[in-house]
Amino acid sequence: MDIAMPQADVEVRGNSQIALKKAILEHLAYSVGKDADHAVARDWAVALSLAARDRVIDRWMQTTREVYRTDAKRVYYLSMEFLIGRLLSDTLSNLGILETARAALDELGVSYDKIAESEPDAALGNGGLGRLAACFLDSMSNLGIPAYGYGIRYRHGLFRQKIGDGWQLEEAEDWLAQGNPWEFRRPEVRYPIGFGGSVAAAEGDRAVWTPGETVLAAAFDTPVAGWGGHHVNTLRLWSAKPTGGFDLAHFNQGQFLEAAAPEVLAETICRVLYPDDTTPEGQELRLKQEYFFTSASLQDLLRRFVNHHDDLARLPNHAAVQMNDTHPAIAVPELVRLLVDDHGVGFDKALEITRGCLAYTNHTLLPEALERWPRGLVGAILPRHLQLIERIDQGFATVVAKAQPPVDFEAVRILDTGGDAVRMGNLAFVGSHRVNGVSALHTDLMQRTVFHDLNTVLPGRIVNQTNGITPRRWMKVCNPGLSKLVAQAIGDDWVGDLERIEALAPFADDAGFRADFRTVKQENKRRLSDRIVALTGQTVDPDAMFDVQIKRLHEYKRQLMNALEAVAHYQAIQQAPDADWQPRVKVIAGKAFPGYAMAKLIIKLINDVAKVVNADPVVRDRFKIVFLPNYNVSLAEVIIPAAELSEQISTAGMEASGTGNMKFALNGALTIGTLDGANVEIAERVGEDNIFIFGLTADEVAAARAAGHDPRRYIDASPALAGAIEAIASGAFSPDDPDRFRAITDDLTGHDYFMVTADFDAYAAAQRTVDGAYGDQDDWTRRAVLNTAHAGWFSSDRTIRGYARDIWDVPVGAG
Ligand code: 26Q
Repeated sequence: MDIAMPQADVEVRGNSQIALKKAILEHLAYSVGKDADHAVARDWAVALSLAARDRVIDRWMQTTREVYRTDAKRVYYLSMEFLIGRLLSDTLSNLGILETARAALDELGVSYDKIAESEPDAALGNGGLGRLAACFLDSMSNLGIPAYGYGIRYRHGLFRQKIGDGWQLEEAEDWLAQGNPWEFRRPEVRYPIGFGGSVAAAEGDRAVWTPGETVLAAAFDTPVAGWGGHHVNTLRLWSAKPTGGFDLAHFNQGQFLEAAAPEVLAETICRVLYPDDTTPEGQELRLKQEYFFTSASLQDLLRRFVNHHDDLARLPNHAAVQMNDTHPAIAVPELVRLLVDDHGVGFDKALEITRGCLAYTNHTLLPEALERWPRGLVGAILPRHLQLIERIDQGFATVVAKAQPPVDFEAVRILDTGGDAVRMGNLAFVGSHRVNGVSALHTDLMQRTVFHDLNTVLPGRIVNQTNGITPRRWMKVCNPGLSKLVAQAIGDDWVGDLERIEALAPFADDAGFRADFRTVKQENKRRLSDRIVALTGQTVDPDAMFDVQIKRLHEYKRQLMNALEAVAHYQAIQQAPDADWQPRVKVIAGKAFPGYAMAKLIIKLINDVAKVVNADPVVRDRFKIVFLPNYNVSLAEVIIPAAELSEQISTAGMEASGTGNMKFALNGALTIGTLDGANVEIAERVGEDNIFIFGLTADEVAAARAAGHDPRRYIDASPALAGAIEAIASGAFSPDDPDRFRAITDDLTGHDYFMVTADFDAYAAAQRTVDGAYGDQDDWTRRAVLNTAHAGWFSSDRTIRGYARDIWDVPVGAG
């Protein structure tokens, strides 16, 4: 180990191995305060992260100066979630110094992989919507679009999931416990955020709102470097602080808790992601969170505009504000309020400016996920906003009354019948110049269902932008083996422009390439097998087919159908132990929302079934079921490159898009899936021979529900399904508590809203087709290569170009 300081003449922030080594040692000593002999993995990770951050800063400042100089239009992406995961490898890779850093650490006797594992996974989100926001940040930097991500700096991200006796257990997550080397605190950037109080009318449209309570929003900035490090954007996360100074008087009287109260109350706002909102207090907290980060972000972008311009009517030429779902939809009345009350703009003009800036992305058609706030709550917390919402609603009512053809008046109003609730989807729709769905099918269904009447009144507002994923994280960094192999074949232009990976298609017919592709997959499977042992103690056979379903636990995603099919498959093996079974490892991972009892029971079922199947000597290595705990971005980065079969089996019409489906296809897994969300577009692009589609279509699901779905009909006609349900109901997997899964079996036999019974036979048949196809390894690999080659369109760079062109009206760089 050579830890002598390199000579002083090495360029301070150079990218050579010697310069990096010097930078790491300098930071280790002077920022972390450790010497190499006493540093633990996390110390090295912090030192390297700071060295990487140093290499981003010059470009960051340059980018900022350039945007000011050219007065370019900026994009502001408002999101309650940013599921960014770890930053070290992505940042180094985007800067082109990942291998150099690895070598520099090698020289110091430190393993890069070990220290990278010590970085906590920033889980400021729970699923697809949050990960999409993170992929978009990367793509906006790659395409040179001046952009800010705006969100909340949660003290605790999404809970850590443990499995105890098969049940999900939740523990608080603590990603900031050991500091965050990527962020910069900006003590001078602070905005007051008010709640409650009273409103007094003033001249014209103005009003004076005197909040009953005020907190400060304080900014923390993280630079986001794009591929090549040319353009660096900012993720600005808000943290809540009390307005006053410390209450020394109370403290000195020994009233320590009273003295700390203002701080505790303020910090409650950004304490956790998704506080339980089943209580009125929880609901109030969530509304406060939404308003808190939305208001801070709008005040920030207005200040930036007003510093250099005086005509507020031109704001839409300088600011495009994207609302990631309805969570920031309070932006509609808030921007109107800031313009009218603080800047003296008339109401009508303010609404026009607001609409010119704002756009809304819808991520779900599920009625329970479309936010509705009780009017009383909005009035109590945001009295001025309720006035403005009423005024917007009334103005809109006069437009609706004139609509041709006439529409369902009540369906389109922002305040629902009786005025008891504020419908945030309708508010976002009316306050935006564009509304987008996230896959072709989802956008079509939006137009035909939830927003049918709004689309009639305001035609042309809805557009589609099919989701995408960043190839930097989801191929280049997470699958170095495949990235290298692809680069040897076609060069590496695809990293910055994924559509070029199409050039790989001819290699599907090259036997040598297929063999190499297979070797890489095998290596990734071995890496995952090691992880499975480390996490669960179970050993799996890396030669078996790796079948994977990883995503949030939700009934519509139908992890239950996967489990039922696993039970039926197990029973079939038991009945014919000597048949020629294709060995399979079924990997399932995902978190259930803490209050979602049915989803938690499904996790328990999967674990109980796994326990029985994995212990059965008759089954041996031919079938294993593994539930991996604590699914997050970092775990996905290990699982996806190793997957061979990607389970995308939602009830058609219910998965808005999916993005995991795209990550799997890019990494050479074949999909078994329904015609739902972006699966439809994946099937179009990879070709029907290279995907396993089964089940009812969205239209068929709607028709079946309208006709009255009868699950018994399907169960009676399917011995395999009936046998699986019977085994679960009789306690075959829960002998200690035979009734444990009653809620599941009763629902399947009685109601089955998610159409598991209707699709079961088609799903099971598709699985047997998969087994047959996998038997021909060489042909399977040919199809896998074609999935990788045809997945280029699913780059988030393509998605962002679409937003830039159809929604934001901003120019795009070379990329
Ligand atoms: C709503 C009200 C109250 C509390 C929480 C919520 C809430 C929170 C999170 C509602 C929805 C979400 C997250 C939704 C989500 O992640 N949707 C996914 O978005 C992806 C990106 O567009 C799609 O690919 C997925 O299909 C969609 O499920």
